Amino acid sequence: SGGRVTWHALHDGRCIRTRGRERERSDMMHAGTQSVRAALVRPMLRNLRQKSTSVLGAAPATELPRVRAEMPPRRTWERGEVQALFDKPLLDLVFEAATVHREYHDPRRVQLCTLMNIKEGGCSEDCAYCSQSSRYDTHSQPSKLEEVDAVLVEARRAKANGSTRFCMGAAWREIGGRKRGFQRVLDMVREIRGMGMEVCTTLGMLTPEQAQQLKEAGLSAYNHNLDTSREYYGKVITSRTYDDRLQTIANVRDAGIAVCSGGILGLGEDEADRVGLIWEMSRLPEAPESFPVNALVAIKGTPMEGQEPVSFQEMLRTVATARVVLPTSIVRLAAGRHLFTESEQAMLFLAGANAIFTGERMLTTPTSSWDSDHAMLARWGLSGMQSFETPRMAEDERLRGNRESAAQA
Ligand code: SAM
Ligand code: DTB
Ligand code: SF4
Repeated sequence: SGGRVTWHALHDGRCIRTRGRERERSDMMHAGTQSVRAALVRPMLRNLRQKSTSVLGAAPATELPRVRAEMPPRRTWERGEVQALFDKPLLDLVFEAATVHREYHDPRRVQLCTLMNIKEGGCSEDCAYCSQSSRYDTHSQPSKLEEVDAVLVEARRAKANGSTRFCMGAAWREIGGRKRGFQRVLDMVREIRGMGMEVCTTLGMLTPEQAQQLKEAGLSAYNHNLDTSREYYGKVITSRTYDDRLQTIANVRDAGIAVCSGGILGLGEDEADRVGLIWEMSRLPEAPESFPVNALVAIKGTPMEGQEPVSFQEMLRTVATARVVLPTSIVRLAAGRHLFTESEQAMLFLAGANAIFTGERMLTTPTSSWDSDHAMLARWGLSGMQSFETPRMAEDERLRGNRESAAQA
């Protein structure tokens, strides 16, 4: 092994042997993880080895580490087991999460996603954290739905700056009867997918038909958060139920769109609620493709304006627990990332976070800029993912290509 250190770690009864950057695993099947069809993983491995430096700062293909080639059957988690994991001594938990992360993901890649608020404010929901609810007097100014061309300008800018996913948010309770507005969103989705980017929207509640239309337009992922545990949820939102949210998530999944669903820390919830959120995610029929973790950005004028900021250790514990319980999901650092130092963010990446929102802003709150994020990632030996690099997205792109060729024939 060229003089490099060889070490053995026992993780859930599996022996992992590491030689420098190359690892071999004796046991490829164990009962601590969720399933992704092997067919989804092989294209990813091919992608990782074939692609080189076409994205800003991407690492040379020869140095990419190995990730798991076969996925074991999905495991179910008791809530108490998730709690026990969450309660581990923090660095033991981080070590376990980092180990799982290296097994399922390329630990040097972080997905860069840029958000755009395509319709700000005036929302009829009462989410107690949100600047865009019409119930609270906040800094946010209601706007009309953006024009397609203006959105494309921003998507091109995001792509030129190395973002591979573009996410559009509208402050709507639901799409409901907004026929013309929805058609415009479908045009945005079509155009942005046509630019070779992964495209995500978050537009409130969706019907199965609307989900299907978004899928046909080329939507890669839909963001709809559970936000917190079922028990704490009613303290934060009363205008739509937990089950309403689960129904929209089911509609998205049934349409074949990747589900992006996560939550917020710092709403006054306790640790059992953070565990409850992760446990709910583990109980979905499929693990979410992506699990965003937001840290509350306390907005003046909302009922949450006086909340204490969530501690870094709680954020780290939540990210690490999510990584172990949802091993195949992307764990996304979302709102409030700017509240943590660079070294803290690096520790979150070590514990399994592998996506960030970057650019000029979130929806109404700050995020860090492309330049500062590229510089940060480079300092820690990380680089941006390519579009359609993950198994889920690679498969989606392949199927879309097949559909388009069939339509042309
Ligand atoms: N209207 C859509 C919905 O709620 O389904 C759109 C997007 S909403 C802004 C997306 C998520 O952002 C929320 O579910 C919440 O988790 C997060 N979020 C909103 N305001 C936040 C804040 N002030 N601090 C942290 N996260 C926030
Ligand atoms: C998610 O969970 N966080 C993002 C994304 N999904 C759409 C949105 C965060 C918004 C933060 C509050 C704001 O900027 O107004
Ligand atoms: Fe409306 Fe979404 Fe804000 Fe809730 S989080 S008030 S649904 S924009």
